[in-house]
Order: sequence, then C-alpha cells, then structure tokens
Amino acid sequence: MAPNRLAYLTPGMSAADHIEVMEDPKATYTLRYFDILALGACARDLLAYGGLEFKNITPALDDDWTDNNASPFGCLPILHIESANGKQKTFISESMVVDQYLAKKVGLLGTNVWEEQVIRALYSSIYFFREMFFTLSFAPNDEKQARIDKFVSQFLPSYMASLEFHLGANGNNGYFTGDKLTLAEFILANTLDHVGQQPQEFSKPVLEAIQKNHPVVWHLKTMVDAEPRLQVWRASAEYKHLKDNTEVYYRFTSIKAGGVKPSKKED
Ligand SMILES: N[C@@H](CCC(=O)N[C@@H](CS)C(=O)NCC(=O)O)C(=O)O
Repeated sequence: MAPNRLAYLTPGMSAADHIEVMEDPKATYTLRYFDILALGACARDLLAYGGLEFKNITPALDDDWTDNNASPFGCLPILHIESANGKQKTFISESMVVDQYLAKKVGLLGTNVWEEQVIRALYSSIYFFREMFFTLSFAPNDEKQARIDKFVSQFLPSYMASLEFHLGANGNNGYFTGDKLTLAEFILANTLDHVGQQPQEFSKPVLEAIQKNHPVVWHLKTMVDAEPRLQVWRASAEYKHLKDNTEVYYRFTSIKAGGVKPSKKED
C-alpha cells in the first residue's frame, strides 16, 4: 500500500492561497505531534510566548498512527495553520522549519537580515548539539558509559566554549545577538530541558557540568525559563502532562535500545 503522504501543494489550493493563510495575522494553529515534548517542545514554547491561539493534537504512536495523520515524510511534528475565517488551511512540516517560522512570527528572529542569519546559524548549531547528545541513548550497552564520559569531558566543554565565545563577542550582555531574547536562546533553553528529560545516567553529568563550569550558559537558560508567558504555559496541566510523558517515553526508549538501567529522576 502507498504510504499516507501529505503533498505540500494541497488539492484545491494554489501557492497564493497557502501564502495568504501563512500571512493571516489572525490565523489559528494546531500542532500535530505525539503526546510528548521532544521535537514539539520549542514550537509549543514559541506559540505560548507569542500569545498565538493554538491547540495540540497528540496521536498515539502505535502501528497505525499514519492512517489518520498523513505527513510529507511519515513523521511529525506538523504545524497546521487555519485562516481566521476557517476557510483556508495550510501546514508546515519539519521541526526546524516549524520553529523558525514561528520564531519569525513572534518576533524572535532578529530585526534585520544579518541578525536573522546569525540566529538561524545558532539555532542550527544548537540543534546539532542536541542530536549529538541524543546519540548517547542509542549507544550499545557496553559502550554507553564510555560514550557519556567522552561527551562530558570532550565534546561538551568544547561546545560550551563556543557558546561562551559568541556570548562574549556580543558584549556579554546575556544574549547571543542584539540585546533581547531570540530563537537562539529559546532553542538552547529547550535543548537543556530536553537533556533534563532523559534518564539521569545521561542527563545528570551533562547538566551538572554545565551548571558548574559554564554558569553564563546556565544563566541564559534561567532567563528564558523566567519569561512570564512561558511560565504560564509551563504551569499548565497540559504542559505537565507532556513533560511527565516525555520522561517515561525516554526511559522506555533507553530500555529498548538496550540502555543503561533507566532510573527515575528522584532515584
Ligand atoms: N526531520 C523530522 C524528524 C521528525 C521525527 O523523527 N519524528 C518522529 C517522532 S520524534 C516520528 O514522527 N516518528 C514516527 C515513527 O517513527 O513512526 C523533523 O525534525 O521534524
């Protein structure tokens, strides 16, 4: 059977129609993603930060999930956008594209073309850091501890030094570029949250090393976390449910990958 794929040019709509929905200032949003934070976390933060009206659709990740959740590449997240009059709909796929689209929408992608490319570059690099960290979960069991140790003693300090360098080059005012929050700080805070949602065998050494050796970077995370609209979202029952589910999900992923004995955060 042909895979259930979603075309970018949806039937009955021209490219101009798609543009109109994307540019509708009163559009509403639905994030279709599983019942966890992970690749949907930054998008939800941006929607909450921007005060944009949104809801979550959270398909169960079972064998049949694609039957009712067509997507361009058979994976989620997808951001659905609906015009204010409800007549036209479009969507954006791929987490990095969704995050950058929303960041622009809510004013977190700089004020000019130069700032924008700096922010996009930082986003891309921090996303890569996140992927590097994530590969630890899938290391063969007997290599896992050595891989974690190597990550913490080599990759992490070198990567953190790069972030500190860029913060310093911007005058050490606490931001990567300019003098206010952007997507770059958002994705960093989000990535460190993502680390913290993994079993503590992975998360603890990484977060402790950042707090101890890279306080400037850690401070930046606390600054994003203190953003009032994010705090409201994080305090919601919906967010707490997603966070709890995420921690369970990653413990399970770690077991499936033959991982180190997963343990609860409080162990
Ligand atoms: N490149 C995609 C990757 C998305 C992705 O891998 N999503 C996973 C969940 S985190 C997925 O949809 N998995 C479905 C499946 O494995 O059947 C993106 O960044 O959006």
